[in-house]
Amino acid sequence: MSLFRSALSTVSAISRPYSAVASTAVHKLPNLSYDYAALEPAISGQIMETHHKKHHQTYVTNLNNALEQYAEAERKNDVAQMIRLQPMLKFNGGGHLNHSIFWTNLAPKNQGGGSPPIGALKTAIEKDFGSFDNLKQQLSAQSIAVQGSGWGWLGYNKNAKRLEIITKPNQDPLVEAVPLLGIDVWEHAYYYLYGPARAEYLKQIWSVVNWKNVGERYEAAQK
Ligand code: MN3
Repeated sequence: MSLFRSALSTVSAISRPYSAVASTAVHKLPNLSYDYAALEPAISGQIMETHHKKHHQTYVTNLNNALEQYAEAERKNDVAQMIRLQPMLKFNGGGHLNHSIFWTNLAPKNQGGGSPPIGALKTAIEKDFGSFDNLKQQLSAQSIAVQGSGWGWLGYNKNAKRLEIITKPNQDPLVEAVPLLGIDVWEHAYYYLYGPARAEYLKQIWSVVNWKNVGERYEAAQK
């Protein structure tokens, strides 16, 4: 494998003499663990397929391009170029990170989608939000209120040791807290099915939230 890799890097280095391919990890579109249509009727198969194959793939492609250019700028010690590339890294790197979490935060009903939180996560939700219903109501309301494109998040604040709801614009990744559950409120996530009714999307999405995955992320965040 390493021989194969270094042979590939050599070929790339020859064909693109200024790129630092060998030192740049290549990001890939993750597979989904369910079919595109499996989240219906909450999210249509058409939305899922376009969202995953087109939108997420574009973030991955552009992230890899940005990282390659960044490695080249770093190699040349071109600080201005490194700074110039940062918005591209933030947007596409954020898009890749956010969607990679989002797909795992969802599950069809027959794989546990919509089953309420249990264990340590359930306890933490009740401590920090009063009840599971309150959490859903607050996360919905704040996600609906995001102006333009962005995300609503349930995150774990490691310093305060508590769950928090945080919204982010565009594809800015959640970095102030450990991301547990992200809700994509870009129009591409719901418009084909719900039109401009973001609130209806936020009502229906709870039937396919994978709280088991959110709970695993919560437990990992304790370490
Ligand atoms: Mn999206």
